Amino acid sequence: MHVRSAVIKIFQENYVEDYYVNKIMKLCVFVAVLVGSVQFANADEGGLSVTDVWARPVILLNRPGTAYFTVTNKSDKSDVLAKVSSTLAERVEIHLSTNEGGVMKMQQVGHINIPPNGTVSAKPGGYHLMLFGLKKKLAVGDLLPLRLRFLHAGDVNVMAKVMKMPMKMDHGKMMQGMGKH
Ligand SMILES: [Cu+2]
Repeated sequence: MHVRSAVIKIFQENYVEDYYVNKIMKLCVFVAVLVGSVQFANADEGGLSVTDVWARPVILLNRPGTAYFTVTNKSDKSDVLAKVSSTLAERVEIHLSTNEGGVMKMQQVGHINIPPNGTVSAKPGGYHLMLFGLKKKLAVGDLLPLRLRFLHAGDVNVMAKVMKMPMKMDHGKMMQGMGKH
């Protein structure tokens, strides 16, 4: 991705975030992305593991951050991700983006169900975390601490690595639409 297009993308994302804050539920343009396999921050608690934790850069402090992760449940019991917090944010919300007739909508959800022997991924276009009241900007390469509270497994502490898309970017698709979440 060209540097210039990266800058344009960031500003468009920030504009979208403003819209969200004002409207509570927003519409956003979505570009399909292929999530590559990424392995960095990992945590394993009682049959539950949290992997592929990453967050988007935040260049302006009054903008919310966005983070993604994968939860793998290797136990026979279902679990529930009930709350997420970060020492670097005033509050963290769990959001879900859905595609309704080609239009992306985003809403806050109270929790995420983790089925037994199942995997749930928070990734662009679906579940994601939004961090409000960030205490510092997030630059590529930074680490963002996250605490995921599960009803059964308890607290799982992970570090999200700040990066742009941790996947191969499709330049053609990037030019057609600017998306996040
Ligand atoms: Cu969101």
